[in-house]
Amino acid sequence: MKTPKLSALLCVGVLSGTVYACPLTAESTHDAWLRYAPIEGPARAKYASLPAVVVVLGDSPVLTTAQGELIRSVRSMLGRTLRAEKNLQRENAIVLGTLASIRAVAPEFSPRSPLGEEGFWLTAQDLHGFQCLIVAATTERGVLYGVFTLLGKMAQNADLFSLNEAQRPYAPLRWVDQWDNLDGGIERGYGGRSIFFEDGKVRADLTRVHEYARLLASIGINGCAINNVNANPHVLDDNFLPQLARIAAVFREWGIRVAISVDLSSPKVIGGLDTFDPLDPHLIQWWLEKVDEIYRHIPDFGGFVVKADSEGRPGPSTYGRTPADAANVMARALKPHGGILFYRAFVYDHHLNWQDPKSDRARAAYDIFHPLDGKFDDNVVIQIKHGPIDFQVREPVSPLIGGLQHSNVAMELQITQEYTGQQRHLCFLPSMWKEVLDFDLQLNRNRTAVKDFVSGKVFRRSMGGLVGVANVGMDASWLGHPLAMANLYGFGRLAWNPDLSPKAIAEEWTRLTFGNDPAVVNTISEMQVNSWRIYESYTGPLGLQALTDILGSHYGPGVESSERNGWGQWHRADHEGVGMDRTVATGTGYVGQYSPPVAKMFESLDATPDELLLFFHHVPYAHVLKSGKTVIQDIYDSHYEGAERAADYVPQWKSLKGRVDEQLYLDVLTRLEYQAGHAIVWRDAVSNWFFQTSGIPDAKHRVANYPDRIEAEGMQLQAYSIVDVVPWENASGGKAIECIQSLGCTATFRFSGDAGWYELDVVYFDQNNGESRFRVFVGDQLVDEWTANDTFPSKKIGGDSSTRRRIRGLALRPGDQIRIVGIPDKEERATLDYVEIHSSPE
Ligand code: GCW
Repeated sequence: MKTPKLSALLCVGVLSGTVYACPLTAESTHDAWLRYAPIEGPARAKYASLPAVVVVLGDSPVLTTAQGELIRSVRSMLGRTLRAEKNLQRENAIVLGTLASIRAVAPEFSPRSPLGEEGFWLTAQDLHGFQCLIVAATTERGVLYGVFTLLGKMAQNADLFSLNEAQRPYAPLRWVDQWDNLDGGIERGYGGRSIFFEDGKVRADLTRVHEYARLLASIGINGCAINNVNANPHVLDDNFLPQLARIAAVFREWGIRVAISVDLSSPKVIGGLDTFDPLDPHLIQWWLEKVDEIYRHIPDFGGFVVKADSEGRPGPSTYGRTPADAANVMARALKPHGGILFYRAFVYDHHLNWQDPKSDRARAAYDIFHPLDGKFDDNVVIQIKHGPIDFQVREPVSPLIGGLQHSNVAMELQITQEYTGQQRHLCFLPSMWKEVLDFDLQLNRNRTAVKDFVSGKVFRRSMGGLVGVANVGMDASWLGHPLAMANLYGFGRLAWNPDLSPKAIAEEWTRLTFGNDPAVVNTISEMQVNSWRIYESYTGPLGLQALTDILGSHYGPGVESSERNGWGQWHRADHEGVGMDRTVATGTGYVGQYSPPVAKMFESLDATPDELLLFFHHVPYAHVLKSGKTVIQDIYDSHYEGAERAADYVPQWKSLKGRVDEQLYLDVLTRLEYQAGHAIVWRDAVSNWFFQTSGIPDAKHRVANYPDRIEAEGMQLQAYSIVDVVPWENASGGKAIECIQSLGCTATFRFSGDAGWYELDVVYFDQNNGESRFRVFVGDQLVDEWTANDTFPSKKIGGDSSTRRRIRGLALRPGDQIRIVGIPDKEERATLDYVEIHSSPE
């Protein structure tokens, strides 16, 4: 089933019964947390004395943007159009300007603490005897950030007239990367096609780019690398640069610098050289000239992102050179123009020998980059994924973050939910990021949190920060799931201020996105803040990670896909036990990459926290955790509890019916219903796999025991045939039934329970290469029908495509015949897994 398309929010539903603001702003989900709904009721009185004038001291593009944003948003919230002036008037005003421009008219004006390059000060003060609301900053970009903060306060109905608040970002680099391909696809993107590219060109219409830039600026993002790190060399073609310049011009108005990812072999592929050896003089010259050419088109160009010697990408190792050799060549070309070279530390061998108990992908980044510390130029930033593997639902912090004393570092986080449910499952990632940022790496026995390395504070670096892989697309809700935008918002907020709590971020986002109704704010923010742990509990508890199909979609369960291959995402589960021994004493030695106190903790089985246990240690299934449970029972319990908690999102969300826009309500409800079903697919696959492998039954008798379930292969079949599902654990009983008769097939069974009200779950496979139809009858009465037309990431039956149709409110009587008719389409064979019947008296 497809989720309903998210249409623009209707004024009537959202604006608590009023339509008056509709002509002033066309509200759309594109605005995300910048919707600025009309302020009604008692809160409106707070703004009765808001000045009628906005004075903007200066006319740079960014200040003009700030002024436009203020006027547009105040109009949207209050229905008033502020007058724009260039000088102070003899009346109260909102004043926007740099400190220098404000001092030119009010020399005594001075913030109490320095604002830094991008900070701002919001203050209510008298200027020349008139009450003013002032947004002041060192730079124009700071003014823009201040304006967004002011507007956010209004949207949350805060009082403005006692304002005296200075903020400055904790780190200078607050970037997003997009993995957009020039053909318009997005690697690991789940929100539609690229907003930048289509068919090998920059899009003619850049409206969405403009809207995106506005969203990014509102959360303090100051750079964006717009193409896939698996870069197409043609992004550097001479005729492509003017196209990139169009994007840069849009971003410039919002204070955002544009960067691109480049392929290190570009000089050879598109430049006509016969080498890309970083030390070759022709190569050096080529980059100098190419960079000069870029800056002629884009004077404020941000720089390059490089993925090299990684997952098949060309790199300096081809010529026996180091990442520092490669990085510095390009950095030197960028340096005179103020450009930055981001070199990704995601460098590892994906042909590892899995039979060697010492080999360990987690070691790679530190092993390769730590010896190069001090060799990178000062406009190189080493971009390090937060964990040593690859954006798993839980990983320890990458030891490289604390291991580069003489290099700039930025930590890469993934906003797009590649391994965390692909925007089909709710998973609020700021909860994880916050733990990462606060993790104490205990350098020299001091308290040294990750955030302090990343900001450059610990080693006194001038550059550092956070890079988030966002991958928004043309989808109306940008990321594909309306609630997933909290991740983009939360990334920006943490990049600005890592001391914010996930709860505060979730509440803020909810208020700005859905309004200030306390029931809405509490319910949604509670769902958000719990969701990462819930997702973890049914997909990869105890530091198991990578239980997804790592060779394919990275979405549904695929427990064994990570074993016995060169990718190094092993969890090494066998009949006896599970986990990777990464200790120095008996394992891969990875633990030794941390500072001594941290290494001491992870080296010890007892001191390692349960949630990371199997990342660091191989233990028998009967090993008792700190919680008092055995490992195997914990695996079972957490999967059951996680699936139950995921199912509980549905009633939580239903409590908001009538309180949020109906269209949006239905869209999210459909997604949460799906998630509840897919969490059961995960639960059953992982727990059955571990049951079969360990041979230890679930103490609570749930695993492999489904009394309410009727397997499709056990029904009476007409034209349907039984097939094995591979891997077996991704279907109930390891089997399904498929139909290859174009006229359809039938599966029938009799209901044997007591008379009453029931709900019927039909679990079927919805591949992306056909649109089968299903019809369900009780006796001769058609009770439901649907088309399997969602676009899950698989052409096959299995853990990615398994989905559920819940038919509610059925009055069943003993002996009733239940008949399912499946009609295949193209490659999709109306495949059924099982039916489950639950009593539902409500
Ligand atoms: O996790 C992996 C992704 C790849 C990605 C790579 C990277 C862009 O599966 O799709 O490539 O990480 O970060 O380079």
